[in-house]
Amino acid sequence: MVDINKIKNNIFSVSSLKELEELRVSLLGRKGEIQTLMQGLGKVPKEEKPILGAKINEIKIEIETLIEAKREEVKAEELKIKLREETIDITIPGKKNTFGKRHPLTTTMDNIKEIFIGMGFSIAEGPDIETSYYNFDALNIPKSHPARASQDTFYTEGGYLLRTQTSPVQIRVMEGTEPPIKIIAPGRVFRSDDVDATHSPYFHQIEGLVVDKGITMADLKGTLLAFSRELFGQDVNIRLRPHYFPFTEPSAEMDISCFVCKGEDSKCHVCKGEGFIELLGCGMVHPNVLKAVGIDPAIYSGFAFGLGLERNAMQRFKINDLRLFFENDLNFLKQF
Ligand code: 2U9
Repeated sequence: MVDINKIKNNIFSVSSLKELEELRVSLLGRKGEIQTLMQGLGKVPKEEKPILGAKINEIKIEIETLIEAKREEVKAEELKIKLREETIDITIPGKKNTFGKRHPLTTTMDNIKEIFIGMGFSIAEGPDIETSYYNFDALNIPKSHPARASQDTFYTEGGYLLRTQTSPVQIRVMEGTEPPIKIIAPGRVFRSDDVDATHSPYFHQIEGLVVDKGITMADLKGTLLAFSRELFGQDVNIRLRPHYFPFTEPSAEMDISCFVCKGEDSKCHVCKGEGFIELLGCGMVHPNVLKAVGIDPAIYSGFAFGLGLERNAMQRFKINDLRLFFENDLNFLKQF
């Protein structure tokens, strides 16, 4: 038989969970002492088997109970030691959480959107991949226009192209909406340009379109003056210079008075002593564009404008290289 007292002593003297598990296996495991006893039963006379069997079982249960009790005791002891060793040193500096920030282009885009939303404009969106019809034809851009050439525009297989401006969005809106229309179309545009400090094959535009009865150049100027003052300060003035775009007639480029030197520094690094900074292009929607979408130019008129987001953000944040916006350098981005 087994020496139960010796077993009890062995169990009591264990001091770690690992040791206890080893002992359990040696006693109760497949090749353990109890199992060996059970196998020995085969050689015992038949009438003694039940008595001996019951006895072995009794011992087995006793060992199991002792081991379980010991396990709880060792666990509690190990926890106590662990807690003692793991006292918190409150003098160690904490871990700093670094919070993300909005990208300067997102901030600029959001500011501009908010101003137009405040003036009653809705936001319209459209696909990046367009047809020549929406990107050029409907905008009165002649077949011979250099912007259509593959040196300037990315063409895809199947005769599509990456939009070079967000104007196709306004065409799509006009096709499906009775005036009055008052929308801005913000989004990414693509041109086949090599990367340098002022060029990128993709950049962002915000274009605006208002179509209704009786819209004039005065509406255009008032809207853009209010927008410029919201964005750059209430003391800013604007001026319009005649220009040419195929999709507007008349067309103009709009400058704002320099928000840095207010026109008083002939060496100003922002306006280069000009007193004005070019901000956007604009004009009255060309009658051919209205006709293309089925709006009668004898009844309705409209104005439109477009500005480049990157250039705007560069002016506002005094950034001299466009590439910084797209390189994801945290040292650059953390500043805004
Ligand atoms: C429709 C009709 C007319 C949008 C316009 C401009 C003038 C313009 C440039 C500014 C810098 C593009 O990002 S940039 O390179 N845009 O000067 N955009 S008028 O005119 C439209 C648009 C849609 C249906």
